[in-house]
Amino acid sequence: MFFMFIVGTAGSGKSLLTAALEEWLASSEISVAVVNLDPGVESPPYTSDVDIRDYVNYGEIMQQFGLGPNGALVASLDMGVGHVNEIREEVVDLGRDYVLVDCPGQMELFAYRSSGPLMVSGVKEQDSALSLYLLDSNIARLPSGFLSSLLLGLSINIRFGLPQLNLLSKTDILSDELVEEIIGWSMDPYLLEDALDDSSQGLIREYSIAILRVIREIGSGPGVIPISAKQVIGFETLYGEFQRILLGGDNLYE
Ligand SMILES: Nc1nc2c(ncn2[C@@H]2O[C@H](COP(=O)(O)OP(=O)(O)O)[C@@H](O)[C@H]2O)c(=O)[nH]1
Ligand SMILES: [Mg+2]
Repeated sequence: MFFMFIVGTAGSGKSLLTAALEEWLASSEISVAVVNLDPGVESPPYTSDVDIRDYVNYGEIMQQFGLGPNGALVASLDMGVGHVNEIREEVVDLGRDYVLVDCPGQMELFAYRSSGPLMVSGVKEQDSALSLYLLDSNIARLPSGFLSSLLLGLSINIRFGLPQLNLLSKTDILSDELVEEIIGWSMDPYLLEDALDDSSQGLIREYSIAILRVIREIGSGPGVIPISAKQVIGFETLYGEFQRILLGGDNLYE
C-alpha cells in the first residue's frame, strides 16, 4: 500500500484534489481508497472509504466542552489518535494499492501538535508514504507568498519526515506565463531572489533574501508540480513522480 497524505493550508484545494485524484486513478484501473482525517468537514467532494468522523463527533465535542472551531478540532484529533489502530485496520481490510488521505483544514493544528504526526505514523505504519503539500496559486502567485508557502512546506516536511512533493494547486486561475515563472522560482532561488527584489522593499526584502540564502544551502527540492484539480491538469506528471519515489525509494530531501 502506498499512502499519500494531502496537506496544505485551509482552502488550498486538498479535498478537491483527493476527489479528482481518486477518480483519475480509478479510471486508470489503479485500485485506490480514500481516507478522510478531517473531523470538521461537512460534505467533502468524495465518498470516503474510511472516515475519522465515524470515530469522533466534532459537533458534539464542540457543544459538550463549549469549544470553538479550533479547540474542537484539536480535541477531536487528540481523541482520533486513540482510534488510529481501528482506522488503520479498516484501511488494510480494503486491500487497495493507493490510499489518499485528506488531512484537516487547519494545517497548523494538524502538523504542529503531536496528534497529527502520531496519526500519520499510526495510519501508514511500515508502508510507503509521501506527503503532497499544496501551495495555493492564490497565495504563491506573488514572490513573498510563494516564499512563505515554501517555508510552511519545509516545516511540514520536518514535522512528518516523509518524502514530499510540492504541488502548485489551482493553476487554472493563473496564466501559463505566470505558472512557468513560479516553477522557475521553485527551481532556482536566484530567480526568486530577483522577483523578491523587484516586488518587496525594506525589512521584508532583507528577511526574504536572508531566508533564501538558507534555502539555497539546504537545497530547494525538485521544484513545484503545477496541477489543477478542477481541470485535471498535471496528474500524469504527478503519477510519474509517485512511481519514481515509491518504487525507487527516492527521498527527495536527502
Ligand atoms: N479554480 C480552482 N479552484 C479550486 C481548485 N481546487 C479547489 N478549488 C476551490 O478552492 C476551494 C477550497 O477547496 P477545498 O478542496 O475544499 O480545499 P481544502 O480546504 O484544502 O480541502 C473550493 O471552493 C474549491 O472549489 C482548482 O484546481 N481550481
Ligand atoms: Mg478539505
